[in-house]
Amino acid sequence: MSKKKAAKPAPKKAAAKKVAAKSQTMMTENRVFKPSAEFSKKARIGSMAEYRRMHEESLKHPEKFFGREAKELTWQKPFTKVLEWKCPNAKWFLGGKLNVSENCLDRHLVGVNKTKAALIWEGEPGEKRVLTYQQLHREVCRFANVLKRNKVKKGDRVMIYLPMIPEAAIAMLACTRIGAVHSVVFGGFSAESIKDRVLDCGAKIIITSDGGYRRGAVVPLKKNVDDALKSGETAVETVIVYRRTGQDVHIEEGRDVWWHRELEYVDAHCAAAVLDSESPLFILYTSGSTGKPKGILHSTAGYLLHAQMTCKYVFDLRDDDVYWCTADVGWVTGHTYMIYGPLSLGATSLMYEGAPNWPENDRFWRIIEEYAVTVFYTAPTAIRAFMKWGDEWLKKHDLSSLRLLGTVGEPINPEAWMWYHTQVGGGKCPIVDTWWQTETGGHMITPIPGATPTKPGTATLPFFGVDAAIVDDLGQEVGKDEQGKLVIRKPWPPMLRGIWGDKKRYQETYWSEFDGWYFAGDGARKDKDGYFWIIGRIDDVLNVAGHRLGTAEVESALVSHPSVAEAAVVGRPDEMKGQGVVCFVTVKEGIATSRDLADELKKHVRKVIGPVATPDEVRFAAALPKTRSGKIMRRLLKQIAAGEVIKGDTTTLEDLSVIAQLAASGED
Ligand code: 7RM
Repeated sequence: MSKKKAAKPAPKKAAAKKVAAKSQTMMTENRVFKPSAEFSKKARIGSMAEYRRMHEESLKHPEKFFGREAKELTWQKPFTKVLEWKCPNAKWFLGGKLNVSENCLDRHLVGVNKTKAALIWEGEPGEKRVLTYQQLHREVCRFANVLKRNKVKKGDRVMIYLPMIPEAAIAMLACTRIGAVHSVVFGGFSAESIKDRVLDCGAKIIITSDGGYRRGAVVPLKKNVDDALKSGETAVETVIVYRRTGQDVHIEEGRDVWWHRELEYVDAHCAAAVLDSESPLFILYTSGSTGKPKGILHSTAGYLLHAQMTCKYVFDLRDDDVYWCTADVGWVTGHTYMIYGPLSLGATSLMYEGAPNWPENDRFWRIIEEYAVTVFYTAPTAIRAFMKWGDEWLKKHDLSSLRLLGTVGEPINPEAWMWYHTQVGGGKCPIVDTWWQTETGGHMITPIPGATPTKPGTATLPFFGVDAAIVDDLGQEVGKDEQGKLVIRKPWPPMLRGIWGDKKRYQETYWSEFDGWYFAGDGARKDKDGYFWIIGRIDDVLNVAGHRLGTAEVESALVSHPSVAEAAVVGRPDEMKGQGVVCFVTVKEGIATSRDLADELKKHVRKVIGPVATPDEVRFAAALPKTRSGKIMRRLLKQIAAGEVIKGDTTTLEDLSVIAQLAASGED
């Protein structure tokens, strides 16, 4: 592709708008880790030559490449055309009909997979459940009938707000069975967040549970749903409640029904709906650079194919693997890599309900030993926590079953990579550092474990069909080791199909920075081997412990408090969480600032958005530093938050005295 054009008028000095570098404490680790001959020999892709050949084919002849790969899905009606691309609208596998639940369940009921474990589950208090493919199929069919009984039709949105229990997978798969569109909301989000999302997607039904367990405490899920619906603004007519904890909950007559009661009215036969390749599959809300989260829309065939293909080539999943992805079902990683990918491939997926440090710091290692987990996929923030807790927790357990490790969510620092490699992987497991996003649906830049030599800290090379590049503001590719913006220059099968109800925002957010190319919002550089080093977000999105959080979201939560006049939120480097949330706040006339007010504001944000957004620090100031045109100078605030000496150009600053004041306003 020779087209390189910038949609916007060229900035006067291209170099002036340099991507901001994120300061990182990095050790230098120059070693290259090659997959062992033994691993490569057994792997589906065992050499770089093979990876390169396949990658080249996937870009040059996508019809041929994906047409062939897509044969691995079970089609109710074959597709007639692989791709239709009218930027920003992609259609993959046109004319095809298929059903996700049929691909994840029914087709495994012939042969030995029928009695194989589809899901292995452990509750935080210690209960264990195993659902074979046959059992999971039965539960999904029954629950799909419950949905039908409750008037859910094809295309209807179904909100799911459940803990990490098999019923989350059952509810999601049941939606796919009848062509309903699920929208899972992470259990760590608040009542207000639920309300915003229900209003945005227009769901008429919510599936929740009485509560869930987290670090020994009970999370009041049903109560949060009640609070979300209290104002009567939503269209929700039905709430299905699964009994998990047994705690007392309010049951609203005529609206709320019990999951187990509903099952009494249905049988276990439910034909899989015949659905179009582009039929909407799910909406998942994620943070962007405005106060309103975006409902990322994914569709059926391309998404499922990629989920399955990456489980096949990146995790190299086998019949006898016990695969564990630790992500919550409320995040895209839980969707693609705990449920859809492994199940469509007929693999065994482990699901654990609770916290890694409950009842003690070795819970994960206990689970790996007990179930003989072979492939383990987790986040750098978790790895850093394990490092901090100390090696003795691992030493108590036999982790020798592990053969492949993965990470996702944020850049992994080389120290954490090395520790993961030696302490968890015993020096013998390849690590796949997978870069991707809610929007991309699945892995985009990642090693292929039997082929790619890895280096600590880089996600290495693009997956099949992914035409990734690093460009400057004019869309020109930057040189080796130079930082720029990460773009994807061709449509790929599981790409988002839009933002729910907001065509304009979809176009503007992803496709307008560079005409015809997808702009990921991340800064990156490429090294001499063409490996991609992701630096992190360059928009106003934070990455706190692997969770995406918009600074504007936190700001709007802060200003919704009666004492707050204005707020600016920035990230600051955090050794454990990657980034911490620092809030700069000005209060209204007559309000006194105090430590109590700072605590109250932290609680307020927690209440409005959820525990994931809890600020690390609230700082008060008489004014926020602004440019003459009234823009908040975030660059300065970031430096203040990080405790750095203020550098750079402050000539456009309106009132220099505010800087001195802000720097001195630390909590202690
Ligand atoms: C899957 C997921 C997406 C953002 C993305 C990046 C960051 C994710 C990596 C990474 C460096 C990685 N979806 N990110 N994976 N950065 N290396 N391997 O995380 O939508 O919640 O977040 O996460 O900044 O843009 S997400």
